[in-house]
Amino acid sequence: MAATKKYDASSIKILEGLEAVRKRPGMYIGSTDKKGLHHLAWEIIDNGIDEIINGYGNTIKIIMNKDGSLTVADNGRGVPIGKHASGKSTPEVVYTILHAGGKFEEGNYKVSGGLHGVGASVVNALSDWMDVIIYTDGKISEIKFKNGGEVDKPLKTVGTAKHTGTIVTFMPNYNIFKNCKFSFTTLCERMQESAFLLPRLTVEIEDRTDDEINKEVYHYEDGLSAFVRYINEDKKEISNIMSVSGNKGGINVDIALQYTDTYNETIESFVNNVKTPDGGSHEVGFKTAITKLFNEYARDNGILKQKDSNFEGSDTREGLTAIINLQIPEELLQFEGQTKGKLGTPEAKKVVEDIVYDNLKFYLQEHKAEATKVMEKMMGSRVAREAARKARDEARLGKTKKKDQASLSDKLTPPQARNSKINELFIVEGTSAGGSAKQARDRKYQGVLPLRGKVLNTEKASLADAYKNEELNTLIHCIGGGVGSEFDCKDINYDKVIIMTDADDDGCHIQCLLLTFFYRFMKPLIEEGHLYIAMPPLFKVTLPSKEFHYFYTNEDYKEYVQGKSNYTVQRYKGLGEMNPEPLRVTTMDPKTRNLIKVNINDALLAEKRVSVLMGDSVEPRKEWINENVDFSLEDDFKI
Ligand code: 1YM
Repeated sequence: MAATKKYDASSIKILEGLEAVRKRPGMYIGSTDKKGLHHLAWEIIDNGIDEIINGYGNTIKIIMNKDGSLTVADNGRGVPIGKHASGKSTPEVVYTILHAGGKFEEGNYKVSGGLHGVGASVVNALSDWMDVIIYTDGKISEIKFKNGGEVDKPLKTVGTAKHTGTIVTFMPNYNIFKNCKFSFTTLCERMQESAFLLPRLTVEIEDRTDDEINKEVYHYEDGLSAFVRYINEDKKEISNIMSVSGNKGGINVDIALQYTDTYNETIESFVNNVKTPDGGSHEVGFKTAITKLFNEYARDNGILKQKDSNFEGSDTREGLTAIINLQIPEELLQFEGQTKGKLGTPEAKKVVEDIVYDNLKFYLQEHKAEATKVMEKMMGSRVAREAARKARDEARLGKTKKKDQASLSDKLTPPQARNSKINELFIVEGTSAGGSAKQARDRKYQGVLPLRGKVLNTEKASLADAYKNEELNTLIHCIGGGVGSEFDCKDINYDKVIIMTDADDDGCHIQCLLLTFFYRFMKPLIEEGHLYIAMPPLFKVTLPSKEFHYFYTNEDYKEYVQGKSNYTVQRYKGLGEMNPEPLRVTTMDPKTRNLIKVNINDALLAEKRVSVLMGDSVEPRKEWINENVDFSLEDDFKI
């Protein structure tokens, strides 16, 4: 690439001071929570990654230091050390002036700036101190900052260098990022993704915050294919991993895809190596090509008969894992949506569609046996979808079979009002807890569905299996929005579906089985914010004055009773042990309860975790829930 490219110091734009950043950090990094803290890391890391994307260097090292600071190093060219037009050194400008950046010439794909980059100076502004060591021009140079961007020691030469690169260490201002710390898992997950997308890149991450050092290294020669292999490693494949790549109209397309025997679709897309979580024109182009291609193939080969209807898009994506990565030059880049996570670039649709169609058409012709297996899978999906649609239409038209209706009224205690905008359904573990819940509920708008039997583990189950499982069948009927690709939140009977289980291992297991079911077969219920988890208390402490308090975690309980004597404590082992009144107050009444809203933070991670962990022991499952389902306490509930 542009090996002769020279940095032009005067091209740096000076926009604003750092004071504004410290006053309103949220404006620059979104929030001052854990996410905001990691944003600082991404800012610095992305500068190193940009350098590698542009053809310089191949390694990023990240170290979580014991004192809470973070070190990021790369072996690129090193930040330029020449004087800037202002008279300041270039590094001083880069790390103290907002939006300072190099001149990103045509042909370079700017990663960080496109979507979320606010510049290294923001990191400096929100740090107690920052230390930058630069290896370039045969010299080692160092500059230090303190108190959110003041120059502590100006740039000076500290040695001679045989290599080139940049090392940045910064200490986040933990008065701003209260109670936050860097997470090794978060850093690893994000960097592993970068390594999949950039086959030249090696990432090393070390956690030195504990006495025992934890270290991960990521490097994937075969990029996107390795990514798909990783996602599918616990699934049974029914095709090889197919690679598609091509270039049209200045847009470069790389895709890897594979079909497995599962029933879900995992499509993850990136533009210039940045995730586009909300899809966009490239995903539309991809899906259009797949639907068209497999319908044509099925017709041409007599798999779909003349009387048969076409495959719908969802049929052709059942069990499909695909990673899409596009390189789009800056002048064609368009992002949409509130968080700019959706690709708008209209050209991308046709480019992806054509490249996928041509490449895969050829592939299918060359690999008939594989094509046949994939087609069989799609036929199965088509049949199941049509059956599900029929069942939903019947339910909607009140044609539910007598037998089904009878068994439903046997189990469900419905709310009196039929208002799906406020009604709540409590899914309760066991009949005794169900009994308490029925008494504790507000009968006007709260319904109770006790689960009696075992809930099927749906990780490897088909739609037909889910239907056959009595508990799930009942659940599908109660919720009323259909199931699978037919599911539609428009038709659900409840505004909130609330999982209420005991706070023990069994309860946790049932919670997981239910979450898996909802994730697999009613995903929009989660995406559109209708799924919740109830939080029953673990302890009730009564003081001699008869005053009592409920505690939801061990820590809170311990903290409260520390130093106290003369109190009685009741530990609740299960919901069934609670009398209706405390159950109402602590867990069911919107005025006093704590509800957790389930949302999918990162669809890909959730997908990976669900497929890895369902069916394993309880511990990793708890971890999965903690890490991947974002439990945000719902405190603004009003009725
Ligand atoms: C650990 C973080 O920041 N590496 C890094 C940054 C830069 C360069 C190389 C670089 C960029 C350019 C030319 C250019 C930056 N330079 C600037 C600026 N690692 C890390 N590695 N030469 C070197 O973009 O033209 C900003 S970042 F503005 F000085 F050019």
